[in-house]
Amino acid sequence: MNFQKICVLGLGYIGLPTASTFATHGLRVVGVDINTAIIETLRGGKIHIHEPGLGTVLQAALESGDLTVSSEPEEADAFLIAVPTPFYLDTHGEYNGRQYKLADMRAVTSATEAIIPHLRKGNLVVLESTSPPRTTIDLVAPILERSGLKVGSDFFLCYSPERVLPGQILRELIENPRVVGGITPESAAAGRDLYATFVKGEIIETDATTAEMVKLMENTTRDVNIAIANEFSRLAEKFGVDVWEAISLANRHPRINILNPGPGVGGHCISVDPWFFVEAAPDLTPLIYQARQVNDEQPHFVLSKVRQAVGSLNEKKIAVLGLAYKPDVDDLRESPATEVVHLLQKDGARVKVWEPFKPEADLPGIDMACTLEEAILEADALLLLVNHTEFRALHPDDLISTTKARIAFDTVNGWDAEKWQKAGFQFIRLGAGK
Ligand code: SAJ
Repeated sequence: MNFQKICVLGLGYIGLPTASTFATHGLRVVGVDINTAIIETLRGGKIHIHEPGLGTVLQAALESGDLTVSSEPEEADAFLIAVPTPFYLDTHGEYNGRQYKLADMRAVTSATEAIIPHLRKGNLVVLESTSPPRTTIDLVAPILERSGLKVGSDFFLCYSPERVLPGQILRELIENPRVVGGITPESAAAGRDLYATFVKGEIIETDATTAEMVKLMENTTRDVNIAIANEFSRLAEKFGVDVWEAISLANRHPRINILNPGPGVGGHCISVDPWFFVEAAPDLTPLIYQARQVNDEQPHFVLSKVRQAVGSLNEKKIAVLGLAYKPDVDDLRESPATEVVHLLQKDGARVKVWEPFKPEADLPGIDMACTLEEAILEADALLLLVNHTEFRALHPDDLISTTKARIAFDTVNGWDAEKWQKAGFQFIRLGAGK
């Protein structure tokens, strides 16, 4: 199938790089977002998210005229839906006394509805948003058929998950293998033709529900693997073992690859997607549910260890280094660091946060510092919550004269214990029981 013009609905962390990449590979692209502030920002040549390299590609796409942005979709050969699928904050499901989260599919529903007036015979629609199993068949297809056109015969429909890693989105969009699940084999073939525009990795055709499950299985596997690493960190403390040393030794086994413990699991994917399985089949997912519990409890484990190191937290000044959900990104969504800050404050601590990727972050109840120096000056303890490259490069010898703190607490194995001790800090690392 030949594509000349596409509409990308949702200009966030996935939609915007995808729209820009299609536009720099020869397609005419209309990027659509219901948030008019985003449209204005983009029209002004600015960008509302931080992703390495995105500014350059976006600029090229806009300047060539191949990418335009709008708050309304328009007729096109293909429509891509890349809108958020969070969970509801105020309502939950319950099974056998276990509470689980429920997917909020309102953005997918309204983006799909917005396509109806523009859908024509021969079009392709692709859902990219991470979604519960069967969403393409049970939710998206019936909405699109309200147009009077029949899915599979009049228009093509696919599910194709994004699998790119924030921080490396532009490279991974092009190089990663792409799974394209069609509602019919002809739909999958149409989806393959579309992604072949820029994807250099293998494009693998399957059915829509398999593709949905593949995406959820990937992120759920990672969540369960991080949960076991976090549980190991608790065991190591109990047995007087340094979990980081133990993991590095276990990983010398040719078939073992234990992930890193830390303050918890954040972001918009790994801490959310497993719930889609639990919601869809609560009776079949005790392990997935338990892994979510372990990872969600990890900020409490950090709190208990900080308390052990610092004593009563009442009126103690803690300088928190890092608020992003993971290293070297500016994304604060579902960040476990935020949860740790709130827990410290509940215990009476006065917390100042330095997040170099988003110093101006405006989060309720969180006191951001404008500089590292401001955060640490009066602190009683330094708490490293995110393994940003620039934090790893800090020199404790320089810091010791610019902070009152003599305790440095590292939750992510970012700092060299010996260096910090030599500089005069009492050094504690999460999971290092010896
Ligand atoms: N984390 C750990 N220990 C680790 C690895 C990660 O605690 O060893 C934490 C991170 O600090 C972060 C969270 O887990 O809080 C998630 O980070 P991540 O780097 O594992 O994943 P994301 O959420 O940035 O991106 C994931 C990727 N999925 C997989 O690696 C299976 C990416 O490929 C997906 O496209 C993305 O989710 C998505 O959008 O679904």
